[in-house]
Amino acid sequence: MDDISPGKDAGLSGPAQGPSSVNIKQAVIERIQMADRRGADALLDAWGAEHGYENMLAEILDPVLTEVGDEWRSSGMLTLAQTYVVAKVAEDMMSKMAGRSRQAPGGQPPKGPVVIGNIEEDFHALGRKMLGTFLRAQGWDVLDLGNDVPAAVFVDKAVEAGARVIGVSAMMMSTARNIKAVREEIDRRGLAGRLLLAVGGAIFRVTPGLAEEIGADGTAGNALDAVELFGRLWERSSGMEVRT
Ligand code: B12
Repeated sequence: MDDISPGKDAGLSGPAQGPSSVNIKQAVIERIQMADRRGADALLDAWGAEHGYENMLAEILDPVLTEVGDEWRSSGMLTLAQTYVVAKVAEDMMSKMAGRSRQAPGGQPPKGPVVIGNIEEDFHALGRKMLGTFLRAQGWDVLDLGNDVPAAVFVDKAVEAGARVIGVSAMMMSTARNIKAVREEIDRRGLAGRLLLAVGGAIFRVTPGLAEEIGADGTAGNALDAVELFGRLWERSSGMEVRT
């Protein structure tokens, strides 16, 4: 794990020490292991205030979530309290960023709209919320449909809004396969090439070829790359009329 500014303590004495002087990721992970939500929040908040909240999400929180998640997958050692704290810390940071990111950088008009959500039967909200936060921070107008979204609803909402990209999140193999229904719905309505399908979530990172298997137009392994992907897919799409 990277040191943010090597040579000082591991950060467990708290943010008063100065967030740039600690191995911040390790310190946050330790707070999560102690189920110390406020402590983890304080560290992230202090680092974000100094280095920028977008940087905090990309460089600290996202890798921490991935590491904690991978640890759980490999060892199953995360307790319910720790899992709860991970989710709450991520939500705390994302709500801090909400409202900061309503406008495109540099006063540009908003890009999009795009539609995102977790596929039917999937309730792993964190990755999707992070995706929404990153997209908004880069000036995208994001319609977030939430968890457990049926395929037809994704397409209905995209057509209503005039979106050219749908981003579908799934964390499990079973739910990733449910995304095939979104592909079929897009094709059945003759929208292929106009409404493009992006997919993501940890299961896609660990299963090469899965995105192609379910018929996605693209995938990305983290929210930062996802923002670029949405830009590419938007350009590739020939667009849709907004339904009145
Ligand atoms: C936290 C968590 C939960 C929390 C979710 C809380 C919440 N509010 O989100 C709770 C406790 C509810 C939960 C429940 C369950 N979980 Co769970 N969970 C996890 C865990 C530990 C972390 C997931 C996470 O949030 N990661 C952090 C986020 C930020 O990462 P991410 O989602 O990958 O998102 C990033 C990228 O992938 C990308 N991205 C995300 N979406 C999209 C979309 C697009 C379009 C793009 C381009 C990119 C993109 O950007 C994000 C930010 O960088 C994982 C372990 C793991 N290693 O993944 C297990 C895991 C996913 N869960 C698992 C299981 C089995 C379950 C349960 C069935 C457990 C149970 N028996 O009840 C239930 C199922 C609930 C359901 N139906 O959805 C398994 C899945 C196994 C599999 N491969 O199928 C895992 C892998 C753990 C394990 N034991 O192996 N879980």
